[in-house]
Amino acid sequence: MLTFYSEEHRLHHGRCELIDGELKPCFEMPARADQVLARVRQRRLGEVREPADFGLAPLLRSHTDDYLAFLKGAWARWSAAGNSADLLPFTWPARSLRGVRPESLHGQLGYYSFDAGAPITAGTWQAVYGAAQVALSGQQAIADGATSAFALCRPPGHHAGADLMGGYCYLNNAAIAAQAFLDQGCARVAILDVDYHHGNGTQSIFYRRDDVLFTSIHGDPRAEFPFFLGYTDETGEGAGEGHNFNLPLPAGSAWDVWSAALEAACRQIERYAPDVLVVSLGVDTFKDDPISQFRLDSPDYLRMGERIARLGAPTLFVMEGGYAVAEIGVNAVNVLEGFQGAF
Ligand code: OKP
Ligand code: ZN
Repeated sequence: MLTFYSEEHRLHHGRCELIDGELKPCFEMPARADQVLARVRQRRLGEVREPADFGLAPLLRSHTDDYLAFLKGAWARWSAAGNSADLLPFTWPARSLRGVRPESLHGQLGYYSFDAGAPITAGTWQAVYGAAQVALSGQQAIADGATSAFALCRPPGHHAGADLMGGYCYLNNAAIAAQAFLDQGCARVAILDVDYHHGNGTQSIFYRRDDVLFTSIHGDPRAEFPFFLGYTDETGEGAGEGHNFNLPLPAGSAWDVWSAALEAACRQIERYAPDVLVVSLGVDTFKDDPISQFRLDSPDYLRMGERIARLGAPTLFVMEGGYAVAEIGVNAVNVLEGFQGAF
């Protein structure tokens, strides 16, 4: 399996996030991608390639131009005002406030975010642009005939909406790749989001459409981030009705419970008969993940990959979460090896 990877991810390294009332070092850190890359090489998964540059056009298919302009220009505005600390939002257009787009940087930061978990740093734009190109390069490899590819994206993307950042995410790498498949002639794309957290951004981007089936297995949003989306009654709207499937699971879920949900998600995907599959590959379902509450063990990821392979679709794996840094490489690459071993 080809892996796509860019060193540019390193340019995004947020300093702090708010955890239980304290500012702690960001869990979403460069070492995550380093560990995954090291494991790809150790296991000789296949060639590792630099991404090509597809420009902004494919990003504009899933994100608004005003949001991309904001994201691209925010750091320059911030540093021109004499700042060097990470740019973090502190106020949002919540219920009973107006959804206006203010002039000020901080007003716009609140307008374009849903939490304070996505700091903008000097190199954030370059890193997130690079991650999107990594996803698009994996997409291109499959469009050119590969049966699978691994987009080793960092930072992750599945919480990012069309004009919304949050949950460590800025650009929705999986959505951008899915849209590129459609734009190149695919009729139906399925997205399987196995990250511990609900992929609220991906869901919202495709919620009213029937050309993308979105399925997600995640911590129950009644108790878990992102709290405000990811419930079972979110089944799609308009043309998208019946094309969104959320499978929330309780804290403590292990492979027996999780694999039953995977089976249900796979049956929906089989029924949809997609041309291609995009997997939002988060491994924060791991038992020792520091911010998550499922109990998958490393060998379970091999089984996960095997089941995904049995769907029989060309498959693009897009890296999302996973914060047990020492084990992230083994767990992520186990999914890929399980997938390959199934043939
Ligand atoms: C991103 B991805 C814990 C705060 C958690 C956000 C988690 C984002 C996960 N007190 N904040 O889906 O792995
Ligand atoms: Zn996650």
